[in-house]
Amino acid sequence: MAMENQANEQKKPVILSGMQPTNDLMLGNMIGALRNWVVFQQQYECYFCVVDLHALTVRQVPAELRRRSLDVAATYIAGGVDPKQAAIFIQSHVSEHAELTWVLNTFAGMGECSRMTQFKDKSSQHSDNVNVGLFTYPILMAADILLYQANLVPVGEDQKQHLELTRNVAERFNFHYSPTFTIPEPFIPQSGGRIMSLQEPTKKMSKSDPNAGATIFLIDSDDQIRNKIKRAVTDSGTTIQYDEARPGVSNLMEIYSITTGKTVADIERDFEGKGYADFKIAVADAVVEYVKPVRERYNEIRSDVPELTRILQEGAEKARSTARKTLRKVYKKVGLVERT
Ligand code: ATP
Ligand code: LTN
Repeated sequence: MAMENQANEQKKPVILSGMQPTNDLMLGNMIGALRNWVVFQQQYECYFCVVDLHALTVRQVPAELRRRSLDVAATYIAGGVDPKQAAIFIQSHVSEHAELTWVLNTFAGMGECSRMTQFKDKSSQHSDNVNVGLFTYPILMAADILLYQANLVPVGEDQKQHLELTRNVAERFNFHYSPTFTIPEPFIPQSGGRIMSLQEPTKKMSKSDPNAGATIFLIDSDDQIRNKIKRAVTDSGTTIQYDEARPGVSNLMEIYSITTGKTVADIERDFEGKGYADFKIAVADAVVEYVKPVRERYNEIRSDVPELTRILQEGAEKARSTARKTLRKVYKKVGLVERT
């Protein structure tokens, strides 16, 4: 029986995902990604990392980056990731990520990297620092995923293109040598994969948006959340109806739907004859209730640094033991002399 259990455990499919410690996590990160990590953690072998090496592609204040990396790890747990089920770790603690990136760099084309939307966006946002790391960013992401032979990568809509590149690089490597990497699938939620900015609802909500009113952070106070929703940009219409031509109100409806479990049709019916003011109050109440338990747990977890450090150390050890096997295989296949 014990043996049987062990065999079943080994057969669990693998999930990997990560977030950059570029700021506090926000509602879009929770709805687009973290919420699904929690759903999957029981059926999958899970690896969730804080991608601090990725964050270096944009200039960081060192002390802040260090603090934020722990903040993000604590938010994973506050959002429901169970460190007993999933390996939670800091990317730079597992040096195999950087090592595999180098090899995969030799399997990625200049053309395909330059077509990445995130590269184009970040290069224009940081035109004073268009560094090579920004360009090869998706290759480091491919290494994150392929090291663990991940089957599924739960992310928001914006990462679809990076997943496609990861699959292409993996297929190219497998074809050139022999099957080495599992080809991963993205998991993008049908609803909530792209939460929009509250100030410019045609742009995605982002944790690095300089406009503070655009983003709801998971550690915002109830008052901050209410104020941001009250000031959210809508349009000159008056009805509460989902319509792609009205991105502001449609975004609020999507947020309301996810935080309450109501369908869009329910919402349209409930708010028939009512205006934006009433609707915004209801959305604010729902988001406050959704975020509050995360914020409260976060404050508890973040205040116990020794425990958080222990969880990250344990996570890195588990991650390293898997990553090491893949990297060794890759080094051997490409013809590097084995380390003794
Ligand atoms: P930055 O603004 O610093 O580039 P970000 O807020 O876009 O960061 P990431 O760390 O790049 O966040 O992303 C973490 C996860 O959250 C990814 O899976 C990403 O797809 C998802 N995500 C980010 N923004 C949104 C959004 N607006 N809606 C849904 N999911 C999102
Ligand atoms: N590129 C992603 C963050 C990220 C990631 C990953 C996501 C880095 N490595 C591996 C999933 C799997 C982003 O910008 N959101």
